[in-house]
Amino acid sequence: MDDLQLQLLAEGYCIIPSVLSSNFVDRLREATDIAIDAMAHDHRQAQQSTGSMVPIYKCETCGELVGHCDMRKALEGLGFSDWRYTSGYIISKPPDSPPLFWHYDWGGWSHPFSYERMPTQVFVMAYLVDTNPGNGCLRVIPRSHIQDHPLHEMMRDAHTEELLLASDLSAVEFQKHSDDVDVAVQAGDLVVGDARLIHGAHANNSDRRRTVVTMWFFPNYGALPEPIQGYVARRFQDEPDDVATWDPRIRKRLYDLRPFYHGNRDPVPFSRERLSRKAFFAKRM
Ligand SMILES: O=C(O)CCC(=O)C(=O)O
Repeated sequence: MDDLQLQLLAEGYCIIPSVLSSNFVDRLREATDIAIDAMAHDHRQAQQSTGSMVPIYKCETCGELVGHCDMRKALEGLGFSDWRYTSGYIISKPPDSPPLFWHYDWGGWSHPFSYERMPTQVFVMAYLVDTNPGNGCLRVIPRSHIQDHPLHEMMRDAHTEELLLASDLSAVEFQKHSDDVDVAVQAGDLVVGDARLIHGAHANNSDRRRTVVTMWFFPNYGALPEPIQGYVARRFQDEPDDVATWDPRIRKRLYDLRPFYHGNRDPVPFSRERLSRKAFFAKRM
C-alpha cells in the first residue's frame, strides 16, 4: 500500500505535494476572487466562522479543477479505483476572521459501514495560498475518523447559527485541543481527508484572503454498500443550471465523475449524529 494511502487510512488525512501548477493556481485564484466578490454582504455576515462558501458551479475554472488530469492522477495514486465527485465549495476566510469550529462532515452515520476503516467520502482541499497557523490553515484531530475522541461528546451540530456566526469564541468548538495537528501547505498541494475526521481551521490573522476549494469525492464508490450508493446518488444528482454555459469538455469530465445508482435498495437516512462505536453497535443488538 502506498504511504499516503496508509496515512489516510490510519490518521484520517494526508497531503499530496505539488499537484497543481503555479499557473493553474493563479487562474483559480483570479476566478475564485471574482466569485467571492459577487457574494452578497448578508452571506458574508452569516458565515463568519467558515468564511464565504460559494458553490463550485459558480466558477467554471473550479469545475475544470474537479476533472483536471493532474488532480485525477494524484488521487488515483492513492490506490482507490472508483472516484466519484458530488459537490464542492470555494471557502474563503477574509483577513482578520475567526477560526472555523471543530466539526466532521459525514452524513451517513446511520449505516454500520461508517465505523469501518475504509473511507466512504473524502474531502480534497486545494488551498490557493500557502497556509500556516497565522493565516487560517487547516487543523485536524488525527484518527478521530475511526476512534472515539472526547471532542465527539462535546461538539454541537456543525451548522448551528451560533457556530456559523462565531459569536462565542470561548466555546469548545473553537478551542485549541492538545491532540490537534496543524496542516500547513503550499499552494498547489492537495489535502485529502476522511469526511469523518474532526477538523477545523485557525483564525486568519493575516491581511490577505485565504481561499480553499473543497471538493467532495467518494473514492471507492462501486465498493460501497448499496444503501450508501443510493444515498449518495440521490442526494447529489442534479446538475445546476449555471453549468449549462460551461465548456462542454469540462461538463463532460464532471458528468463522468457523477455517482449513479440503479438498484432498488432504500438509501440510508441522512444523519450527522455520530454515536460512539459502542453505543452504535449496542443499539443494533
Ligand atoms: O476552510 C478550511 O480550511 C476548511 C474547510 C472545511 O472544514 C470543510 O470544507 O469542511
